Amino acid sequence: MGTSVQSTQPAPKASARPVEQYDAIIIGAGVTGLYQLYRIRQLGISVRLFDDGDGVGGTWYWNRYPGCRFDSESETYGYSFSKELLEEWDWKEHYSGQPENERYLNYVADKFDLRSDIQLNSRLASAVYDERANRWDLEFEDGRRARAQFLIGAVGILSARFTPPFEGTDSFKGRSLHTGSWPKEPVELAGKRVAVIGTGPTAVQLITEIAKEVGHLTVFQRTPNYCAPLRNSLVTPETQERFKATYPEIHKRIRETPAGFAYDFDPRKTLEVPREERLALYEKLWTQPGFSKWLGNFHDIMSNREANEDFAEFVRNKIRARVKDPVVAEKLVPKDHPFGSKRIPLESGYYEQFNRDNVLLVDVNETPIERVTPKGIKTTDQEHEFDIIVYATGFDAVSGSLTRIDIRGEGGRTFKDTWADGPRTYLGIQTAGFPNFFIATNSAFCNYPVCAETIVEWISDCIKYMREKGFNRIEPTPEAEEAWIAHAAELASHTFLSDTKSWFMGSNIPGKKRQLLLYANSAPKYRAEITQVAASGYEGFTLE
Ligand code: N01
Repeated sequence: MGTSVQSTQPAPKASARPVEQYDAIIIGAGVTGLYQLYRIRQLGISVRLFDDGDGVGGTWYWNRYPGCRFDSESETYGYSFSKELLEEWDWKEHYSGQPENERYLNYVADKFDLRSDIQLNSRLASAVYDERANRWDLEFEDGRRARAQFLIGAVGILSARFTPPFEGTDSFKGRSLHTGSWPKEPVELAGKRVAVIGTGPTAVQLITEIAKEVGHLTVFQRTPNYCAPLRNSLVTPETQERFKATYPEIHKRIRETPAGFAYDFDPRKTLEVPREERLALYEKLWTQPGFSKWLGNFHDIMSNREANEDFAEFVRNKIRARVKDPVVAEKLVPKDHPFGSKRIPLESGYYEQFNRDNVLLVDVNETPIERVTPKGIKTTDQEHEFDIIVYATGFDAVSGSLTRIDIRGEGGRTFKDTWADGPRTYLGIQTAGFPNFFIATNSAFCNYPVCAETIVEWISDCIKYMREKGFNRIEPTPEAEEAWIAHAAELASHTFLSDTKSWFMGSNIPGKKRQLLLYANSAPKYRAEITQVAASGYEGFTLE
């Protein structure tokens, strides 16, 4: 994730500060933005990257809550573009934790001397396109002003934090925290009465880590998830050497798999495999680390309801076996959505936390939250008192990080209005009416950062092409954009993600239009599509 954009404030009035001039401006110093800066600099043009954090790292800067770590294999997560970097960096754990991930991105920033072109502590207030000059005028909340021909939004898909609009939120006298902006200074949890609202992948990591430390923990759950064991371990020196010797193969493989992970689905149809053999595969997958239980499973669990239900019931029974109190266990068992229709949280002892005396599970479907009070949280049956309330309530995903910025394109049209009915793009990269504004997000379901590299390279190649051919301005034709939206909707209609409430569908945000926010094609197919467009001389775009 790049910069965190919480503000819907109007742009500050033009200040007397001088306007900094660049060829390109990048917003966001996360995995994507850092590499984008590296690539744009190679074009020999002037570029500046702005981020509102006081450090680089994006997601890995902001999400420093206890327990935060990769759910993808560390060796698949690092950048692939630099052989030297791959040689130099040692991953300590198979699923690396936030502190190490943040160190990695700082190491990258230092190694490639990126900091000299990065401006931290700069929250973008507005970006307005000047049609006559073909330039983007940016104002930051501190009054700083900058202007550039190209604007690249590397703000991530999960960076606009969401806090539910409970009544009384501000009245709470204790400490309120959101996992997506966890403080840098250690948070004193020992002996405290803590509430965690939410049971998504973030909450699952957090709860597991803090339950043993806090005095009492109350977990407010709306929808239970299918959590599967992560099975993390240390990387041995021998394995480290193997990673380094085989990076080309590792990267080739993750570029060929549908979602950028090092797993292949089993090509057999679930229900055509005899029951005993099926269960044996499930058990085997269960003992393996990472997403193997999902992405190494029978391929049709993601398309055939009956097949999905077969594995879902296997997972439910795994949960029941780990939670001592059968009533609590049943509350933790998901029954309302198919396995894999939401991101599967990977855990390291999550369910066992509910066997502890100091942990209480509150199902908000039975006793809804009525309001936040000065002392804590009032549900329909009682007031729970807390010292700390943690909102592990996710993000206004994909669109929120852009629509919360005051971005104005041709004729003063606002990005917020243009995307009011959901993301409107061609290839996920540009929106008609916003020339030279690139959205550096890999919009397919695809693991970062190897998939982010694709989009970064596409954008820098496009700018290079424009400069070589003497073009100054690029934007998609409305027709190409319309056709892309229809194509994406058609692909989305073949998934069963739409039946589930999740950030994938925007349905975690009150009032947000329900639609698949990501592009439901495999990462290799998406890569082929955008590569083909570039090879054709940017078909579907107007270049001037
Ligand atoms: O957010 P979420 P997240 N009342 O939206 C609940 C990535 N990630 O931060 O499910 C009560 O999944 C909400 O309930 P429900 C990963 O891509 C990666 O956990 O909507 N509860 C849910 O339980 C992931 O998918 C890692 O019914 C409310 C929770 O808040 C994405 O980030 C680790 C509520 C939000 O869950 C987002 O995960 C962590 C309300 N009014 C995250 N509103 C890795 O391991 C919301 N909730 C790399």
